[in-house]
Order: sequence, then C-alpha cells, then structure tokens
Amino acid sequence: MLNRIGLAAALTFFAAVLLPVFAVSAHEYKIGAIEIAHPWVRMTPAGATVGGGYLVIENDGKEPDRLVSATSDVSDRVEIHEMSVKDGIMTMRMIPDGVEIPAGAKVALAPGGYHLMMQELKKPLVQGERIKGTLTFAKAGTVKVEFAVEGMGGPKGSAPGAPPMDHSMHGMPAN
Ligand SMILES: [Cu+2]
Repeated sequence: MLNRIGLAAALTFFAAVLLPVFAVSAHEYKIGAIEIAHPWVRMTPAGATVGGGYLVIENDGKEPDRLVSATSDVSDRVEIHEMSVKDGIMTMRMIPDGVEIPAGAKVALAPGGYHLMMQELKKPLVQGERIKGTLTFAKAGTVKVEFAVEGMGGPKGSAPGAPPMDHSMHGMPAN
C-alpha cells in the first residue's frame, strides 16, 4: 500500500504524464504555410442530419490560400457555409469557392460566420469523441484532421456571446 509520501509522488507523476494530454486537446495541424487550430464540431441530438464544424486557419505564407473543400468520416459530404445577419434576418449560404485565407491572416470559422456543414450525418456526434476528416487548401493541399466533438456551448474559451447555432434549417436539400 502507498504511504502518503508515495501517494503524493504518484500523483505528481500522473500530473506530469497527464498534463501534456490535456494540452493536446487544443489540437493543431500544419500543412505548408497553413496552420489549423482546434477543429471542432458541436454535438448533435439523435436524429440530426447535419452538424456544424469550426476551426481557426492561419496563413503564415506570403501568398493567399483558400480552403476549398472538406470531408468527414461521419457525413456523406461537407459543405462550406457562411452565416450572416442582414437587416435583422439571419441568412445562410453555401460558398462554392470556399474561404480565402489572405497572406499573413488568421480566419476563424466560428458560430455566426463561416462554418463547415457536415451533411447527411451517419450517426449522432457525441461530446468527447473525435471525428476524422480532411481539409483541402488550393495551394497547401490536403491535411488530415480530427474534429473534437464539443458540447452545445462549444469549446471552453471560445468567443463569448457566440450563440449556439441551429443548423436544423440545413435539413432542406436547397441549402
Ligand atoms: Cu450552415
């Protein structure tokens, strides 16, 4: 049996081992000049057919690049959407050309703005799971990523006031 000192030493050891694991939860990816921070999707209720995906993209290069497409293991396809509010009316549209990432710029796909839309979900997105997928950039190419499935409020430390986004309207094929 562990005495107190042994237990303290054991706890210190586990803290040292586990802390880097927690740090990894803010996961990042890099391809060419493009850095991708914490791709995540919001958990979905059972029966939901779409899920919203978010991430921050930084272009360290001297030329603009463009996020042109994405895939996920849990959906038939992934679309790139933009949500905006015009004259008090929320609109959502698919952006066929993708999202430009200007040279030296950081672009956030976040609730209320640009986002990825996983269409025709094959299963509910469960908080705590990771979803495998890919992101393709016009210049940098394709990078494999994992989307962390977060709770309804999104990841801790995400922009305050960002409203939970209702993607139910995307159930219509017209979207
Ligand atoms: Cu959308």
